Amino acid sequence: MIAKRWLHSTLCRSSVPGLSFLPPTILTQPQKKWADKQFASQPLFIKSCSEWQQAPATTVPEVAFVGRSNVGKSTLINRLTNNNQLVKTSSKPGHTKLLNFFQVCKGKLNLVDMPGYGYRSQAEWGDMILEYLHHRQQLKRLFVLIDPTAGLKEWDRMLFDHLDERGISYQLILTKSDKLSAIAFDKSKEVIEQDMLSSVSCYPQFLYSGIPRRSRKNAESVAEDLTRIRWAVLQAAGYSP
Ligand SMILES: Nc1nc2c(ncn2[C@@H]2O[C@H](COP(=O)(O)OP(=O)(O)OP(=O)(O)O)[C@@H](O)[C@H]2O)c(=O)[nH]1
Ligand SMILES: [Mg+2]
Repeated sequence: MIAKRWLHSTLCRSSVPGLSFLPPTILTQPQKKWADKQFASQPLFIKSCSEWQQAPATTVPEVAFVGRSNVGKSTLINRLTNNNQLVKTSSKPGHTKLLNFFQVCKGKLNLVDMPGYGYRSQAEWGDMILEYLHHRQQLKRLFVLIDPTAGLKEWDRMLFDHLDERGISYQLILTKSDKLSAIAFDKSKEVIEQDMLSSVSCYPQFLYSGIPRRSRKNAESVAEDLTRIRWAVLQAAGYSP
């Protein structure tokens, strides 16, 4: 694994200077419609757990959302499911303290909201997250949320190293896209991308989420970003139109 990582990072960082992440997936209208429709059914809260062993005993595919505290994990689950009451969010970091399981897409898929790591987090939450990631067979993809206004932090890098060592595949979602100008957002994305090219388990394509600004054009683009996340979640779980 070490040799593979070294080779990969050497290739990415020096021998192949033009290497980069994939551009966003261009979805057709029927694909967008299908992805949004899957999430239109009423989501259901299943349960909260303080240990991975208490996770629902089911074979339903699962995707999980993880990231630093306050990055926007719970908000994104609400937005994906069109339900602002599903998960409690807060401007105070460290709000989500348990693994929370939600059934979506008429029972075809479970989403998992996790506590954050970093500021105002607790060591046992980190242990619980890692235990879940190591053992949960039905986890199809981990989505790691990154706030581009803050960039990558030491805690993120520690998680990536861990995921790489364990071969756990993950994809990054850049949140709070509304908080930066387009130029600043692209700049932050570029820095994160360069950093991530040495990771072997990271799916090399960003997803984006944010709160729509006032203009119609922006609202459409933010809605499209959300649909793209739904599509990625469904694909990861093995579903396609
Ligand atoms: N401007 C903006 N604010 C956001 C966005 N997503 C989340 N927020 C805000 O960020 C704060 C934290 O959001 P949460 O969804 O609770 O974050 P979390 O990652 O679940 O946080 P913890 O549970 O504490 O780890 C809240 O005040 C949200 O309203 C976004 O896309 N844009
Ligand atoms: Mg939360």
